[in-house]
Amino acid sequence: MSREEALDFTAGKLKALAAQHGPETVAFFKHGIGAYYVEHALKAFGTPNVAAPSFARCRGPRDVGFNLTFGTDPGSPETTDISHTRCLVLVGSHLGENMHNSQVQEFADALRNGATVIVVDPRFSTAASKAKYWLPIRPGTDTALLLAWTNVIVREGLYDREFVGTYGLGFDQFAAAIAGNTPQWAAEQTGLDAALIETTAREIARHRPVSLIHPGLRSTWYGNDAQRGRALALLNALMGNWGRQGGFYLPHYIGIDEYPGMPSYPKSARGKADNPVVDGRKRWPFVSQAVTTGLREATITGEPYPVKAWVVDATNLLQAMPGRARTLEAIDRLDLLVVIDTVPSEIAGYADVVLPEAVYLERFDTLNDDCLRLSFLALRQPVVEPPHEQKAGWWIGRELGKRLGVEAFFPWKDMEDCLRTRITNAGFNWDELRAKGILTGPPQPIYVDDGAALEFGTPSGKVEFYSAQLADKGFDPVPRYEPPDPAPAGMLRLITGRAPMHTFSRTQGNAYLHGLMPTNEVWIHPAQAAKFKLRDGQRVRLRNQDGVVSDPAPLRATERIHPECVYMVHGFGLTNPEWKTGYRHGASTAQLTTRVKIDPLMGGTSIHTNCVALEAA
Ligand SMILES: Nc1nc2c(c(=O)[nH]1)N[C@H]1C(S)=C(S)[C@@H](COP(=O)(O)OP(=O)(O)OC[C@H]3O[C@@H](n4cnc5c(=O)[nH]c(N)nc54)[C@H](O)[C@@H]3O)O[C@H]1N2
Ligand SMILES: Nc1nc2c(c(=O)[nH]1)N[C@H]1C(S)=C(S)[C@@H](COP(=O)(O)OP(=O)(O)OC[C@H]3O[C@@H](n4cnc5c(=O)[nH]c(N)nc54)[C@H](O)[C@@H]3O)O[C@H]1N2
Ligand SMILES: [Mo]
Repeated sequence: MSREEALDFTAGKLKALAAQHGPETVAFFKHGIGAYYVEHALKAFGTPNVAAPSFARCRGPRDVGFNLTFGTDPGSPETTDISHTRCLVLVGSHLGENMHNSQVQEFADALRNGATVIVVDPRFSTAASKAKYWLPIRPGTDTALLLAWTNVIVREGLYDREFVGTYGLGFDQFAAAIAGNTPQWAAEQTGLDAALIETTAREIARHRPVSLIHPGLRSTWYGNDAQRGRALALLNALMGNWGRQGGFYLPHYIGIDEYPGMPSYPKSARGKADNPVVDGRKRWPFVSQAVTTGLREATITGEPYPVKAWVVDATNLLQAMPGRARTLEAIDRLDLLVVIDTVPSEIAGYADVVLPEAVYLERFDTLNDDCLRLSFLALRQPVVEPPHEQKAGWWIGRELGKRLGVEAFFPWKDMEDCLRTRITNAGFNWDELRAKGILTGPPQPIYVDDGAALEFGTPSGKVEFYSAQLADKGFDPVPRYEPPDPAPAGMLRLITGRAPMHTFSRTQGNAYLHGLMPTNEVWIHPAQAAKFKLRDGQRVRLRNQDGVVSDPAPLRATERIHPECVYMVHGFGLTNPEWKTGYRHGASTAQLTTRVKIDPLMGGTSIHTNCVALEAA
C-alpha cells in the first residue's frame, strides 16, 4: 500500500465506523508532544477519547494527590527547586537512574552544596549511595512512614505554624487522624527502626522551609497511590515550602494564541468512554486525564458505547499497559488499528495500517511552552531530511484531517507557516527562535519572598489537610495506611524502575544503547537466591502468580535489595522479530504485570502488585 492509499483507507474506514457508531468510536492513544496534530485531527473529527499511559500508568496518582491538597500538581518536570534545597527526601524517585536530565544536574548541585539527602527505597539505588540516610523500606509501606514522619513533626511542634495557620484548612482534624501513627507503629509496618524514623523526621523539619520531599513521578505502585501522593503533599505543606527557595518554586508560562481562525472542537454529547458514570457518579471521581485501561475496557465490553478503532501514536501499548492478554483481547475486537511509530514496534505488528513517522531530528513539532522557572517557547525543528517515506506527525495529522473532512482545522500551509504566524502574532521573532531554538520571557519572581503570589486552586482556596471533596465521595479525608496485599507463599514482590541508558522499550533497538546495556538483570537478595537454589550470574526465568513465565535474564544476587522483592529495569524482552537489535533480550516486566489494583480515586493501574518465583533457565 502506498502512503496515500494508507491514508485514504484509514480515513474511509474511520468515516464508515463513525457513520455507524458516532465519531466517539475512535480512540487515540499517544505519548508526547509529537502526537499533537494527529490528536487535533481526531478531536476535530469529534472524538473526546484521547488517552496516554503517562497518566494512569505513571504520574496520575501523584498529580491527583497534590491537586487535592494544593489545588495544583507538581508538573513534569516538577517545580522542585532541588539545587537550592538543604534537605532532599527521595521516596523511590531514583534520580540518576531515572534520567530527568535537568533534575539530575540539580541533584548534583544540591550534593555539591552539602544538602542532606534521605532516600527511601527497598533498593540501594544510585541516589541512595549519595544519601546521609538510606531507609530500606519494606516495599509498599511508604504511607506508614510518611504518616509517622508527620506524626513526629506535629507532635513535637516542628512544622511551620505560620504557613499552616494562614493557608491550611482542617489541620486539627488531620492532626487527630494521624495521632496513632507513631514511629513504633510504623516500624512494624515498614521494617525500619523507630529511632531512625524519629531522627529522620527531625532532620527533615530542621531545615524547613528549605526542605523538599520530592513528589516522585511514576507513582503507580500499589493501587492506593493517590492517597500516598496526598501524604507526600501534606508533609511538604508542614514544611511550608510552597513558593519558597529550595522547596517548590512558582512557575511561569508564555501562553500564545492558536493559528488565527482555528475553529473549536465539536463537543460530544456522549462524553468520554474511559470513565463512565456508574451509580450516579464517575467511576473514578478524581481523574484529571483519560485512563488508557478505561478505553481498553470500553473496547472489550462495548460499554458505555462501542469503541471500534484505535489510532496509536508513539506508545507501545503492549509494554506500556498492564495485562498484555487483555490488550490483545481488545485489539482482536477492533475493526481498525492504526499505528504511527518511528520503528516497527511490537504494537505495529498488530496494526492494519502503519504510518511511519519521521524521527524528532527530521521534523517540526508544535511549540513547547511548559511552565518552568523562566517562561519559554522552545522549537523542535528538522536538521536532516527523513531518509525514506517517513513524514512528520503534523503532516500525517493534516492529511488525515483533510480526508476526514476537517480541513478547516488545518488553515496553514505547513508547520513552518503555522509556527511562524503564531510566533510573529505573539510579538516574538521567528528568525531568532529558529536560530536559538528557545526564547525566554523576562525573569519573574518564583518565590514568595521575592513577591510571587501564593494561591491555591482547591475548592476552599486553602491547603486542604482535611479534604471535604474526598469525604463527600466516601474516601478517607486524611490519608490512612493500607498495607499491601501479602505475596503468595514462596514468592517475592516484583518492583521495577529505569536505567540511565534506556527509555522504556523505545531504545531497545538502538545498537549503541543496546551495547551499553544489552539485557536487564534480576536483582535479588543473596539469602533469597540461596532459597531458590540460584547463584549470581546464572540465567533465570521468573514465573508470576498467574503462571506467566518470562524470557531468561541473568541473576544479580546483591545485598543492595530488600529480601522481600526482586527488581528489574522495565522495557526489555521485546517480541517483534523484525528487530535486529533487542529482540527477546532480557525479561519483560510488562509481560509479568498481569495483576493490577486500580486506584479508586483516579483509575491508576499499579505495577508492584505482581509477585514472582524464580527458576533456572
Ligand atoms: N510494566 C511497566 N509498565 C510501564 C512502566 C513500568 O515501569 N513498568 N512505566 C510506565 C510509564 S512511567 C510510562 S510514562 C509509560 C511509557 O509508555 P510508552 O511511551 O508507550 O513507552 P515505550 O514502550 O517506550 O513506547 C514508545 C513507542 O513510541 C515510539 N516512538 C518513539 N519516538 C517516537 C516519535 O517521535 N514518533 C512516533 N510516532 N513514535 C515514537 C517508540 O518506537 C515506541 O514504540 O509506560 C508505563 N508502563
Ligand atoms: N533513563 C530513563 N529515565 C527516565 C525514563 C526512562 O525510561 N529512562 N522514564 C521517565 C519517566 S516517564 C518516569 S515516570 C520516571 C520514573 O522514575 P521515578 O518516578 O524516579 O521512579 P519509579 O519508577 O516510580 O520508581 C523506581 C524506584 O522506586 C523503588 N521502589 C520500588 N518499590 C518501592 C516502594 O514500595 N517504596 C519505595 N520507597 N521505593 C520503591 C525502586 O527500587 C526504584 O529505585 O523516569 C523518567 N526518567
Ligand atoms: Mo512515566
